[in-house]
Amino acid sequence: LVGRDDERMGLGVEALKRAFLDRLVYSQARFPEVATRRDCFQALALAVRDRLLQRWVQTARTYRDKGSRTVCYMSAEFLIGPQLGNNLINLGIFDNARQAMAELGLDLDMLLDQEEEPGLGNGGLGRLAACYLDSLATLEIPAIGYGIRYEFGIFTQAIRDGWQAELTDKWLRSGSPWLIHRPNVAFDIKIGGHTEHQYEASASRRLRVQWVPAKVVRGTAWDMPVLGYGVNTPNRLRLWSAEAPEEFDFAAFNAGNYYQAVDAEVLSETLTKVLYPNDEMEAGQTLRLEQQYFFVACSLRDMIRLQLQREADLSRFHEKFVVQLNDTHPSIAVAELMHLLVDDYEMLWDEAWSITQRTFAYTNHTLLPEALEKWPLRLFQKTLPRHYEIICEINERFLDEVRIRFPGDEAVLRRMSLIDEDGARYIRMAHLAVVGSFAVNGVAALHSELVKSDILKDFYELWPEKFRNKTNGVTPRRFVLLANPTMSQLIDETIGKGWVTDMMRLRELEPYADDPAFREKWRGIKRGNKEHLVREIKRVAHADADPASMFDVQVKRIHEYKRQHLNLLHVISLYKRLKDNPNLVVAPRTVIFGGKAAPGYRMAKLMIRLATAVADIVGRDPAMHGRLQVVFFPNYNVKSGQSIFPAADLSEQISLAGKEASGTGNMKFQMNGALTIGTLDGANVEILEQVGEENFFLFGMNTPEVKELRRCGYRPRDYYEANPHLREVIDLIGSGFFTRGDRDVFRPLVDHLLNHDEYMLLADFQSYIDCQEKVSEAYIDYERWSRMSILNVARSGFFSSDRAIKEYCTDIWRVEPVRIELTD
Ligand code: 26V
Repeated sequence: LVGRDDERMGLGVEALKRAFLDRLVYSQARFPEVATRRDCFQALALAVRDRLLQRWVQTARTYRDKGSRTVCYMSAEFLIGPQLGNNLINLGIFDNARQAMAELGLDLDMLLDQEEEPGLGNGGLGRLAACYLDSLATLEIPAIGYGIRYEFGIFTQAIRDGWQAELTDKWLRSGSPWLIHRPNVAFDIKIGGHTEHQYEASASRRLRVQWVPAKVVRGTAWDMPVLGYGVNTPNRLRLWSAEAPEEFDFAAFNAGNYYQAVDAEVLSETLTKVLYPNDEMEAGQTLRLEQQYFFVACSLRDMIRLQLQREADLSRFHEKFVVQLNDTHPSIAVAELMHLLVDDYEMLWDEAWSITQRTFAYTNHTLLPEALEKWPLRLFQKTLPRHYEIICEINERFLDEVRIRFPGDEAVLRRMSLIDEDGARYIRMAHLAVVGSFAVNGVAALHSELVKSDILKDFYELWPEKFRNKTNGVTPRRFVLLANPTMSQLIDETIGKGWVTDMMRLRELEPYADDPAFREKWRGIKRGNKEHLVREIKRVAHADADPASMFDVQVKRIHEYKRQHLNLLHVISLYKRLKDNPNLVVAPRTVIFGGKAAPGYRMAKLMIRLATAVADIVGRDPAMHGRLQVVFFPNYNVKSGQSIFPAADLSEQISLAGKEASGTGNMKFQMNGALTIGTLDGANVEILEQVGEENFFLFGMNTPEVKELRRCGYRPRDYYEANPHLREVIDLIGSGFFTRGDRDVFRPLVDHLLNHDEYMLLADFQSYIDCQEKVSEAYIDYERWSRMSILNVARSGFFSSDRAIKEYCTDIWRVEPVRIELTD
């Protein structure tokens, strides 16, 4: 490797300028006078990438030499967000890059703004995977992220006439400077067809199974370096892309059928074309199953290839690799590893099963029964005929174990079987994941308890030692340092540097909560962040927001269980009270919503329509000026999140208790000094525990109360009839007031609330309204609010993804850091 100061490696201002100009000419073929913003972004990104690649080569060499045990984080989603800013931060050259660009007459913020967001995920689960890659690299843990290179990520959301419209996300339009294609790392993956069983002619007479596929798809690797903060470890995010295998088009071409050949290519490529934008199970989508199998099959073959480079056989596979299954989406890996070991590497079933069970660990991310993945048996069998047989075999052996443990209990066998046989038959992917793994975890303390007591109760009784909790965390590099530089600088000045990799040190801020001068600075920073968001709101939502008002924010996927419509009931209640009593003393508020609805989820789309309708009416009412405003921020994503979290005063975490597995936005808000109004759900419980109840706005039923109310027969209409104010609010929605007299628009929503209200908004309504009243009082006392805000940040250290990853490392993965030294 060449010397430190050359344009490939130097980190100083001059070296960065030279590197940028070099890349502009030799990669973009542009000279500065004619370069577009996009050219300049590409040039800077490539200059930064050079610095990553040098470290990467060194890392790969070290891991190979040491034969390090490696974590493989398998996930159908990695919602990584824009990379340039984060890489500059983690390389420690953000300020140098700003100066270098300034000296060339360019504004770094403008360049950062050019980057397309790689939206390779739906929401929490995909973003968590990205935070974990950041922490794994920062903690110098040998790790590979395995996933899918979707050509179209999560759709771009536009608001048209108040409704959500979906636009395709062409994030690869002009290529990504971060993805490196490895056409040589390629695997041919079989799909469909049938199996053939034959006994070997040899003395052993072993049964051999041949899988004769209906089609073959080739997967090639695209690698993205993921650099840790302040270290020389870039780990690898390896994303698989589908193409037609060479032989396939050859056959057709020789037969003179050029078009058929091209057709096969197009069909193969559709496999990784688009991310499914649903965050719920919709049975019967063959392509989705094919996607899952495809990336898992490529990844396991890749791991086996690496293992066979190091050792003669696969008997110690589980010692060199541990695979974390990010939800059930990759859980077909359990059957695939068995297929590879038994069919391709001719291992005996028992040894193969022992290796498999010692390789996998499974994370559950949902409490909603309808989101648990299950595949119609026929569809599964058609797509993966060999895996169907393997799953049946796993199931037979597993049920034998259950019979020994629970003799004579037919009901327990039915409940635990990998195959759901009540009515239409399904394969239960969560059961496959649990049976095939040595560890199973939930993502917050409450959730992990509910996994044991509800969702996977029988499995917990069979194997209590498998179950654990790993409360989620988020990376402070992206969500504090990068997103909130002014607050970060104040923290640096106050307690010194180093907190960003040792977030418990934020506790040292506690005494400053009582320092009026510090509080004043704190407010100045929040004000600056709010002014920045105000400009964004103007740009994307064409609305004027008042930075002096309380920014009351709910950003997350739109879902009934998350109860954005409960937030809207409060907005309407406040509107009504302000109309009835113009002298009411309340904090002025700007209520900001952001989030995407699954394209086929009608009620979620209607909730967006309600938010935009209320925003419209409130916005047109002069009496609301300076008192209440509602904004729907379109296309909430990682990038806009980075402007939203630092500007928030109030974080809305109002799901029905027992429904939100963890939440991670709640943590990002807390780290940026927002106070939480929330229920005892997911990680809110632990946020409350960390900050103390005097610094948290708690409302609503807890999980046992929810269960009890449901058991007794919940009747939402009783609440409506007993509470005149609630009635007023709901009637206003039903009256057509927000839709120019059209009473039909929100009828499904109102009817649903009055007659079903699955997520019990009406039961929690009054408690929420009363709690918002306390929020308002606290906000008006701005010294008190600042104090609470500072304490929230000071006590947010627990929610760093570094803490979470350290727990995974010691308790599940049993992996150690490997230091990477840079040699000149
Ligand atoms: C589910 C499904 C179901 C099958 C079809 C495709 C698909 C795609 C995504 C999902 C995601 C549901 C799971 C999820 O995102 N859970 C969230 O995970 C976060 C990280 O652990 C957690 O903070 C949230 O509470 C939880 O809702």
